[in-house]
Amino acid sequence: MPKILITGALGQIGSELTFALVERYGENNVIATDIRQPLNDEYKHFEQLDVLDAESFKKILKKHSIDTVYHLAAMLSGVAEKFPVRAWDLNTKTLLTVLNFAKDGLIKNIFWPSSIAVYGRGAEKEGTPQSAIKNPESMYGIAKLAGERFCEYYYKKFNINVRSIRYPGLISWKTQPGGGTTDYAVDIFYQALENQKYNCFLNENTALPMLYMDDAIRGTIELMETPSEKLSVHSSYNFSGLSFTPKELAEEIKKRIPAFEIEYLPDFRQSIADSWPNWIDDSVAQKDWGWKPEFDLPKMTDIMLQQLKLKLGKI
Ligand code: VAH
Repeated sequence: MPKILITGALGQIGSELTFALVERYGENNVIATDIRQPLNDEYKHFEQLDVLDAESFKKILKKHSIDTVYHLAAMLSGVAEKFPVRAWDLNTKTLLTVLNFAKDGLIKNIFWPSSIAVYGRGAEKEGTPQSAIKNPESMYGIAKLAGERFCEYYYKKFNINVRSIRYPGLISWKTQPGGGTTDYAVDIFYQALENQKYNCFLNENTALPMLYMDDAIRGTIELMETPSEKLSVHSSYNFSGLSFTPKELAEEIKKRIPAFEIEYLPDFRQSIADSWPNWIDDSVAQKDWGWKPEFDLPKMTDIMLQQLKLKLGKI
């Protein structure tokens, strides 16, 4: 059984991946960490950790005899544009710290999330292939692309078992929107239920690659459990799930909440979204281990509204 530590365990991915890993490997084999304390006791084994503090990080790894790190702590694209240096330190410098823990033999396996944000102008907008040109134009995308290069370098030079997925925009109901450019597609559900109205910070025709969280979690665990000889990618795997525009999402919500209205007021995040693909090709992940998403737009909309009605006490 792996002995796992998760950073950013209170974040959008961490708040769901932690419990999927507990279910799969047992609660005594999963240590959740984050810079802030959880609001309740649902995390059985939790340590407060600022991943920028390498010495404390190392102490916790040794204390719990960790062999596998899911390094999720990061700043998302919208916030990273406002705090570029901190974004570089948090998103990329700490990845180097974790890669060096593995190089020094402290841990054996690493998962690290990249993003479709590594693509920019010059890459195919439709069906962006794994090998498309990567000219990221956001601080977040630049930091993620550098991280991917470090992953492949440490794999090739030091045979480090580090695996990564280029997540599209992730849609989930468990946490509040976290400052990402794709987080309009999370916030819209909260606003639809609370106010029947949403002011969208992207224009109506901005198609972006998206993925429902359950698919992302399943695909992540599949990747980490795939025998290494089957993996042909050591930078980061393209993942695709669905692709939609704010207008298409709003129409899907209106089918369920007829009174719902949306207004489009693009802000600084429009230029970030314009530099990203509309949808990406994930045929390499499909070939290497049979990756396949299960949630389409109607199914995702149903579960988001159903779960948020419960969470917001609207039932
Ligand atoms: C963001 N949710 O919007 C993230 C994601 C593809 C975007 O990486 O910053």
